[in-house]
Amino acid sequence: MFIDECVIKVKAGDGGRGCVSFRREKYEPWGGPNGGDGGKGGDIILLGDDDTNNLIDYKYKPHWKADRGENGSGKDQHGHVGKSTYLKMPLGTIVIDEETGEVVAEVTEDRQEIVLCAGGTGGWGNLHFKSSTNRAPKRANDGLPGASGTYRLVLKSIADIGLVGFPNAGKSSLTRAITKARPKAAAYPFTTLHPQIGVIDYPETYDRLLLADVPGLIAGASENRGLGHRFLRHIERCTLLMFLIDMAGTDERDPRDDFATLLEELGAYDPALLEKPRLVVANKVDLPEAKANLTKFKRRHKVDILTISCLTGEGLPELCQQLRKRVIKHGGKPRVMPRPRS
Ligand SMILES: Nc1nc2c(ncn2[C@@H]2O[C@H](COP(=O)(O)OP(=O)(O)OP(=O)(O)O)[C@@H](O)[C@H]2O)c(=O)[nH]1
Ligand SMILES: [Mg+2]
Repeated sequence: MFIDECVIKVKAGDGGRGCVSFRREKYEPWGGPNGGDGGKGGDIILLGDDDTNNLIDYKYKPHWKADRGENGSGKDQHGHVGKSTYLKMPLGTIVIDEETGEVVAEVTEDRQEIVLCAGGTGGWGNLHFKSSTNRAPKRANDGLPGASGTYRLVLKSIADIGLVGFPNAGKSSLTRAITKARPKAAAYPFTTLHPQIGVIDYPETYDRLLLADVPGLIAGASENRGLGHRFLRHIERCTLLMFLIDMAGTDERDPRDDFATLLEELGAYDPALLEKPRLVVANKVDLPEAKANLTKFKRRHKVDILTISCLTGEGLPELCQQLRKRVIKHGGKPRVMPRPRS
């Protein structure tokens, strides 16, 4: 199951108590105070994790806490710091405070650490309260409580390119053809039910781009037809949107209308998506109907259009080069490909 939104309750560890204690040794019956401080409570820390792409763990286990700090003890011994709890987050997770609605954190990088709730500081032991007028203080502090809160996690995948198209346009076939991701591709609509991220490698330049294959859109998606359009959040952050059009019109729609409908649905979800750079790609050009449709399409929509076939592989190398070129042109940065270890 794919979960891209859930609510968690977290509580950082309380600080340990400070200690009241006095030095008592042979020939030293009235030694001074030596109570140590309490340890700090553990933090709740968000940890960016490239290998996670789903919030399912938090859907089923929404309560998390960190350990409290250890109490201080005699002989100036400070309590141990409480163990922090690390919550692995998929990259692109936004954390919203449920009470205020404020975005408090955003996880964008692998291994990034963000302290969501800090553990309470430990209380002072009686050593701290020694003064010229009070040389035997019987006072120590309790630790402070750890911070806590209720947060909404919203995952907006981070990909460079977002694939937009009708069901059956061939989005998953394309993802399978140019990346190692294996989303299911089949001849019925809504094969893909949740977003999948694939990686396009460019071995010549040692870099790579991320491609988001999202479920198909249909007319009326904004009124919740089909799968609705809430999954479009996964293309909100893409640098480039790739519109994949079934140019053969296999589902008996006119490819010219498809493009117009897709734009309408995107605009209904968020007009900002219409401002994004786009690349229009005609798929299934191996089928005989595609040629005539393409001519008509070009007449109506004055856009650059690349032609491909996921079945025969025609046009795919050129498409990959164009994607890289355009992502860079529009300010995107291909990620460095990990070099094979020698
Ligand atoms: N002839 C031909 N068929 C293709 C081509 N690309 C994809 N198909 C077929 O089109 C059908 C739908 O492909 P998918 O990749 O599942 O389409 P999708 O856009 O991911 O569809 P949803 O996940 O339902 O939104 C499959 O039967 C594919 O084999 C192509 O270039 N030529
Ligand atoms: Mg699909």
